[in-house]
Amino acid sequence: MKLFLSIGSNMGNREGYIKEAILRLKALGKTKCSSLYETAPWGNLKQPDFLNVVCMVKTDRKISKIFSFTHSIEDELGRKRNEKWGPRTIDIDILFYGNVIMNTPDLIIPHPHIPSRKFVLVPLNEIAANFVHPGLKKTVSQMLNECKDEGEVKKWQIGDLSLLKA
Ligand code: PH2
Ligand code: MG
Ligand code: MG
Repeated sequence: MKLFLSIGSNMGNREGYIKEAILRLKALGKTKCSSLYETAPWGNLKQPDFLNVVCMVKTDRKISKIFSFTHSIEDELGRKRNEKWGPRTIDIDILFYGNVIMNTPDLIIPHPHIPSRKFVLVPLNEIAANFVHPGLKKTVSQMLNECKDEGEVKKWQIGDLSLLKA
């Protein structure tokens, strides 16, 4: 199954946290990641800029296992759970899990904010422009074209994730 994850950080060594998260996620399966992007904060504007990346992981692990695994990586990398949409060392959100649609108190898949977030759609479009949202039946590139989010999303030149691509 194709698992898509959005990873973000806006506290401390942002690039370091993101690289560490990706290294740990490789335990789930073969990964393919977008470039790193520096992005204006979405939702709560009074916080530092984020670094964001989207990764695709080929895995057949159960979604409950994946969710507890990403949660434990967040805990290990110093994530504190305070305000909604507030600053964080690391955030790992499940965007898509193949064509699965689910809605539980803990987890909604596909992630409900995908169509309204450029910081997700721009990196996602880089690695999976033709992937179809199983609920909306729209491709990633269509959602990006229709997205009204004006927040800045620019390639982060310093970061090089090529080491992690294999
Ligand atoms: N994550 C949020 C809230 N706002 N903004 C950007 N640019 N990037 C994020 O990863 C992000 C955000 C909640 O998880
Ligand atoms: Mg998030
Ligand atoms: Mg999250």
